[in-house]
Amino acid sequence: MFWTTMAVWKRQTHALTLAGFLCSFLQQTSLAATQELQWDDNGYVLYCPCMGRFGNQADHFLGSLAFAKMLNRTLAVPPWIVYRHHSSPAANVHVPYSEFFKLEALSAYHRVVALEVFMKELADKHWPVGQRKAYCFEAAAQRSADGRSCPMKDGNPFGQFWDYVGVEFDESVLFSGISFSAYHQQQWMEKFPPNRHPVLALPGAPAQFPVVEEHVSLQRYVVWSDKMVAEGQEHIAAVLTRPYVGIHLRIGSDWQNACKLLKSGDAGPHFMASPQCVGYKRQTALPLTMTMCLPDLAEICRAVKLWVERTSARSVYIATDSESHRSDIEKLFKGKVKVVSLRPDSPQVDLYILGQADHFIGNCVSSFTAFVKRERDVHKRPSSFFGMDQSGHGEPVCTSTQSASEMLRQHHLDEQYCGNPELPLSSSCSKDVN
Ligand SMILES: Nc1nc2c(ncn2[C@@H]2O[C@H](COP(=O)(O)OP(=O)(O)O)[C@@H](O)[C@H]2O)c(=O)[nH]1
Ligand SMILES: *[C@@H]1O[C@H](CO)[C@@H](O)[C@H](O)[C@H]1NC(C)=O
Ligand SMILES: [Mg+2]
Repeated sequence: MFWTTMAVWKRQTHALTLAGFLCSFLQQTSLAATQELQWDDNGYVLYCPCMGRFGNQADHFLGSLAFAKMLNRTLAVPPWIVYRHHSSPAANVHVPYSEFFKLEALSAYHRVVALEVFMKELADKHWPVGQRKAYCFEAAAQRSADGRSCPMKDGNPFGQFWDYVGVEFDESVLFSGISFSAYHQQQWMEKFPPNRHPVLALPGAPAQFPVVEEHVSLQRYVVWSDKMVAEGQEHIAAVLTRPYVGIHLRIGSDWQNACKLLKSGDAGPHFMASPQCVGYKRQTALPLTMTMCLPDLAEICRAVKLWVERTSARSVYIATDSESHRSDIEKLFKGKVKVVSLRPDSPQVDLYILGQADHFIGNCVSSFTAFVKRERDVHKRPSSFFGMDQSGHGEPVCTSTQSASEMLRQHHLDEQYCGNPELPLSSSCSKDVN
């Protein structure tokens, strides 16, 4: 997609009027002036956002951005990996960062370059073929065939990612006893000075999941692209009336499996993205309940009713990973509140619309919700979580109209993996990869 942007842009300029042409001419010359990329002597960080889907990748992105800044290296911003599990053979799509967000906005925090641009304009000369080192934990390399190679391209999505980037690795550099946190800054600097290790290419994000508390506010530098704003605003204008309440239903079969771990007591209050609502400190964390992880229809209706009333909402927007419960929710308000679910092809459209809502109700355990919550916090917009606010309990507000067999069928249609389509349910859904 990245490679074709300029071509499309050029074609479009042909259709412009003279004034428009002059304007774009000036734009083009200023583009040319800023396009001469300088090599950063302080080096680069490259990584594959190889764990989980968008929400996980976004959490990892914030930590990676902070890591690059900590080492004063330019971050080569990777594309988003989109899994198309319905296509076979499963070919992932790599969406350049700038399709969804403004790359320039990141520069207010730290130096960045799109990974695609790094490869096109800098790699041939400064990171030549034959000298491309991979960096990874010793423990990761021990699992490789020779026990000493970083598993950069083993399996999905790893192989496809570096193929998209156009990289083969020539050598592995192993490390251990070091973490990505600020505590080890000095060790990183001493171990890998940029003159001897200009490009730190890593098999995964140099960050934790979920994002650590101190990096949550980096969300302010993740700014929607003009294209996404236009698309999102168009949908809002077309189908919603303000004030509107946006809700995120994370209730599909992969999620039901993940939440089962709560029931069985295998997970404490810190489970996936839950620090966002129970608190980041383990000692003081609030309990995490099953309803917070997997709200049932009664809880969904209770919370929606409460917030529609509190905000005098005139419409409700439902983003969902499976069913929407649209008609059940609509019945709650006897036709006085418009209830909408777009089910867009791109989850980012849902994220945008939820971000713009007058009130947002999310799923505490979901990193998809976490993206929305962080963005709303940046703009001081209110949010709450299913299973958490106290009022409105006790009244039976609605019951399901869906039959059990229908629900079962729907769940079978849901995606059967948690981020990595090649991992079996047991190994991928039970860890922090949802
Ligand atoms: N369009 C859309 N997709 C969703 C929604 N909820 C979940 N998904 C899909 O399921 C994925 C869930 O993975 P992730 O983003 O890592 O969030 P998490 O698993 O909830 O922590 C998302 O990236 C979407 O692809 C939703 O409300 N709308
Ligand atoms: C960080 O890197 C930039 C760009 O290479 C450089 O100009 C700056 O002096 C560096 N800062 C420190 C503290 O080393
Ligand atoms: Mg996930």
